[in-house]
Amino acid sequence: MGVVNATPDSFSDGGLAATSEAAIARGALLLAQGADLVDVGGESTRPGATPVPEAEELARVLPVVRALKGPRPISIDTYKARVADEALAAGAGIVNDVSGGLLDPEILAVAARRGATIILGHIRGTPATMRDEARYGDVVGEVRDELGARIAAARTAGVAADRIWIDPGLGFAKTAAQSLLVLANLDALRALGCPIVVGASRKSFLSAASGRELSVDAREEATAAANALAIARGADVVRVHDVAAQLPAIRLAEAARAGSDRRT
Ligand code: PMM
Repeated sequence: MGVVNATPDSFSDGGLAATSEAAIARGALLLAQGADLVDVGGESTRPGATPVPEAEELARVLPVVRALKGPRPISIDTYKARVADEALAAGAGIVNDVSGGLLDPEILAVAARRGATIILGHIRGTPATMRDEARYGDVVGEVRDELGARIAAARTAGVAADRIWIDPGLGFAKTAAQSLLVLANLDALRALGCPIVVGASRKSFLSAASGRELSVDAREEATAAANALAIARGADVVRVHDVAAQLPAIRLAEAARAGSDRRT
């Protein structure tokens, strides 16, 4: 899954049209590089990021979804029901909700009504407050159980079982050590019976094991290691910013997992 951020990086970049154009170009590039799907988002969910009004988020993502619509699926990265609804109407096929339907529960009914696949991410609190929510006795077990509850909520809202993917939410209401522990024990989520999505790309937890802040290049390399670990432990989809850089490690890990599956 290639990440397409339709978020202006600065006020001096020429405004929304330039942002859309750049996002469309980025998405086309990631697809050309071999992404199986692209994930379009119009609001940053980084810790402490400011929420974007719904109308602004729609103005950012809809032109990008329309332009990238094609044979490969588009996911809409939003926790807002209305943004999900309009993006699905514009051609997206998957809802990627980092809150797993917690922040705007109506999003589950939207996915159900439109027959879309939904990715249920694990979080506690909101992107603004989640740093204070990283308190667990057994992080792996609690993430598994809380995702199980989100799956049950999605099923109750009418989402078909085979339309639900799950994501442990690395960096969402988790310290670096907790994110690493979840990654190392990803196979615990297989008991939930859904395809697993993992987003490790460029996240700050990648620096923690080195004991120092990694450069952008070093983070890309650490991302490759994290993706390989994730795939070995059962991830079906990895969310990445740089498809060309990540694909060799992804292909290697997939081939190794296919080999290990054959022996069992
Ligand atoms: N992480 C971010 C945004 N969306 N979606 C899924 N499914 N999983 C993630 O881990 C995830 C996500 C935040 O990362 P970014 O701001 O670097 O895109």
